[in-house]
Amino acid sequence: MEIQRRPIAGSYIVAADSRRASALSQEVRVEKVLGRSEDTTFLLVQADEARADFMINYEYTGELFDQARPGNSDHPVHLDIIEAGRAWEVTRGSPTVTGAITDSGADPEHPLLHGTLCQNPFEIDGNGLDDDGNGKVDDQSGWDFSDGDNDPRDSQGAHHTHVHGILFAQPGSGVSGVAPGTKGMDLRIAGGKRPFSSSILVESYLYALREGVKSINTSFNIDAFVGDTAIASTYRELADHDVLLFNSAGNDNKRNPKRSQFDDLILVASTDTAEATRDQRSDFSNYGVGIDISAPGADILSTLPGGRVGALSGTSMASPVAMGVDLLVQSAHPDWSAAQRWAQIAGTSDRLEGDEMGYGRVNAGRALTETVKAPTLSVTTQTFPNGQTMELTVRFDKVLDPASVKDPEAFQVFNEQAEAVMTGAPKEVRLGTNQLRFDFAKLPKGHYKFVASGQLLRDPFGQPLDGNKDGRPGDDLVVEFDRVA
Ligand SMILES: [Ca+2]
Ligand SMILES: [Ca+2]
Ligand SMILES: [Ca+2]
Ligand SMILES: [Ca+2]
Repeated sequence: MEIQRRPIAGSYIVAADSRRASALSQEVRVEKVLGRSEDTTFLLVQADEARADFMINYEYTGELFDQARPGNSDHPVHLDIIEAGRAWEVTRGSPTVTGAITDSGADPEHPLLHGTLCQNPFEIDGNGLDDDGNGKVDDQSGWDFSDGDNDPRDSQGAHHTHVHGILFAQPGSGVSGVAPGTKGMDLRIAGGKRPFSSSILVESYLYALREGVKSINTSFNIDAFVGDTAIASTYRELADHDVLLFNSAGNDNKRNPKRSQFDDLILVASTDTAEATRDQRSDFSNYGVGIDISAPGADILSTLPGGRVGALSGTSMASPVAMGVDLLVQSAHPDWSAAQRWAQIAGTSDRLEGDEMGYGRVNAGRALTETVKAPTLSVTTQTFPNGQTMELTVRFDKVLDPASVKDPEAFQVFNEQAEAVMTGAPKEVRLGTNQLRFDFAKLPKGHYKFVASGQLLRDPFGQPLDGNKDGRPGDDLVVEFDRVA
């Protein structure tokens, strides 16, 4: 069923600094504090009419997750494909690293999932008190935002249980999580009593952030979230606080799905695992310009409720495979920023044909053992037969440090008099931005030079751009073009 959304009458979400937050409590009814980052408080308020900074709280109905379909496998082929064994020689994951899953409830009673849940060290279980003062009573391991209680389990939840196993399952019955040494935090956001809403997603993400989680997986159909400013600002909040959010690319066999507009998360497409079609795009998987990375997502063997194991197919399965690599990288490099982890995962992925499946297919073995090469850019121009160039597109071959792209001199266009006639990136670059399009339609007749700076552009490790792709970093990318009257 197509997802529908409707504004909840009189219900709004406000992201406020402390002054605004206390002023608001005088003006409107504050229903709930949804969460906090260091300087922003997200409030759920009720008011007769919206004010300038009020964001609509939407209710969503329909099939929220990216539906998985039955797969066919009795062997975790995906672990071989991503060379998990080679990664595990370095680390199987640290128990101090926690990855969160927001989904519809898992069955952690599965024998292969014993011991995989994180434990909140500051919360005394079952005493009816919020010992750590995070607003949740007895949140020993995770939370149920859908029912509003401390039990995120759902003994029927195949989707969540399978995702949990892909990440954390202990080896057995042919199954193993990608990062079996790390811990999982199950956050139930759908399937319970409360209808799914913007505020539930916002609250669950801010909860994970506050608990120090640096990786979150959401295998949900978020196409319907485009235009939901409360959700978009929470994505940004996570990205600004060192969290990598992995989300499925979707199962509609569609190019450039709506969700690719979100630049603050990592969209994961699915590749096949069968011998004959290995590393090809799964026939169901979405793809396109904004897709960030690929991972095996077809015929993935993992845990199912009731102590069973079985294979499922979907980008819902690919997304946790990619996040598992992040948990391993995080375990090996606890001091790395989200940008560095992402640059490592993307920069060590195995390149796939074409540019529509993100940076490549994740390779855990390479991610744990290799040093990424200096960043390069790929350029395509739209030029007419008369020599007229209309636009130039820069595709990132590796992840760039968004801060380095902000410099106005990072990208410049010079005229014949060597005057800079265009400066800066045409839009803000975030970690999930994959390409930039420079529009030259307004430039008058003349000969021009487009320069991407080898001095200013860097990857998150500080390696300068290798503009001419000669293997030595630090030189510009230069493209000459003409404008004809
Ligand atoms: Ca608590
Ligand atoms: Ca307690
Ligand atoms: Ca993207
Ligand atoms: Ca070079």
